[in-house]
Amino acid sequence: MCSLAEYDYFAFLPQQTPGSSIKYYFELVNEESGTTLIPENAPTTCFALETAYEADLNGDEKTDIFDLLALLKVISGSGANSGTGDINKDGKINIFDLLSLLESLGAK
Ligand SMILES: [Ca+2]
Ligand SMILES: [Ca+2]
Repeated sequence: MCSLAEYDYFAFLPQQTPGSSIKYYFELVNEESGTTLIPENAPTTCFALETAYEADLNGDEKTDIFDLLALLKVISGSGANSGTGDINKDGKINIFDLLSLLESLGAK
């Protein structure tokens, strides 16, 4: 983690497996006030974020609007399921995969 400005910091996380959950907390050490944990009862309670799922349905090594169209075709029954439509890996292809794909697109 590095400082960008007085109260702004930047941290870089290494690449994670798509669909994984990252839990984190902050430990602030100040010579005057000691150690502060955020959230207060960390690490019992942590912040969490979910990484985006891979959603390359058409196999062109990128996730874009064409993958969204391919998934819509699978869900509507007008397109073949290539086996990559289960984006959230729950064993079903449905609206939740569409939401995961939209989330992936929004993360870019
Ligand atoms: Ca693609
Ligand atoms: Ca699914």
